[in-house]
Amino acid sequence: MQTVLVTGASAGFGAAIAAQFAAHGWRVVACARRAERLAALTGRFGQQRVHACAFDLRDEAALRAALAALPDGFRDLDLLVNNAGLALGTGKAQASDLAQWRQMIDTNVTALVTLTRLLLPQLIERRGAIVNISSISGTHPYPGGNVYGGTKAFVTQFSANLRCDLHGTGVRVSNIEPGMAETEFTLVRTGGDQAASDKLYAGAHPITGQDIAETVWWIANLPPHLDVTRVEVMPVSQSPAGLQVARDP
Ligand code: NDP
Ligand code: 8X3
Repeated sequence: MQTVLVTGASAGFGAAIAAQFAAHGWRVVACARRAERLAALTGRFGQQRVHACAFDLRDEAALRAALAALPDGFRDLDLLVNNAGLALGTGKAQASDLAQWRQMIDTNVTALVTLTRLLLPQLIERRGAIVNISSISGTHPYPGGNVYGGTKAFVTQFSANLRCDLHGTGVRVSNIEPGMAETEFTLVRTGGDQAASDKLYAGAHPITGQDIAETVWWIANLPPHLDVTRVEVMPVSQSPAGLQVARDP
């Protein structure tokens, strides 16, 4: 039986990924801050299948403690899915809140590299795999993307560089770059504005959590000689909108 650690397993992509792997016989270490959401996952699949770790990923001491306290059966990780992350704010850089910028960097970048670094020795030992959830915003800039896009560009480039350093170890690294997906993402980004979230996704047939869960599942189950290094996934309804030009009055 194989074991996966999924961050951000309380909602959206992460909850769907955790359920996908648990339903197909993997052991799942499910991490997020909201304990009650993780408890629902454990309730659904049982404690032998899902181990819940409720803590803030930005808290390095809590992260180390959670890893050290993994029970037998959940300690030997074959796959790390770095999924937890968030965007905060939709305004221009010059109007943005510095605290929100720092929270995005702390979560999307600092926590992701910390967890990855801590797990690398055992992933190498087990010839495991890493799937990082980046975003199209790491390659396609848009107004209001600013630091969020910057953090995802980091994730994409970190994934590529990890592959260089892990060369010859057998460890696979994949970077998934989703476009518009209907999860709690926009609710979080807008500070809980359900109407704004509904408006963004209305009529767009966005990506679902299950779409990304199946993409991760596909990658994880490929033969060991194959590495899907990066995959960009967009809804059919989404495409780049081009460059803008500011003209003299
Ligand atoms: P959701 O808001 O639905 O889920 C985000 C998850 O991240 C939650 O489980 C949340 O758990 C967890 N999380 C956030 N901050 C922390 C923290 N400090 N410590 C622990 N867990 C944390 O969004 P998505 O499912 O859409 O997002 C998942 C990933 O996908 C993110 O990295 C996002 O950037 C990326 N993405 C999303 C896209 C979209 O359009 N939805 C498109 C492209 C990429 P909790 O709040 O319980 O801690
Ligand atoms: C989320 C996709 O385009 O809303 O990463 O930034 S986008």
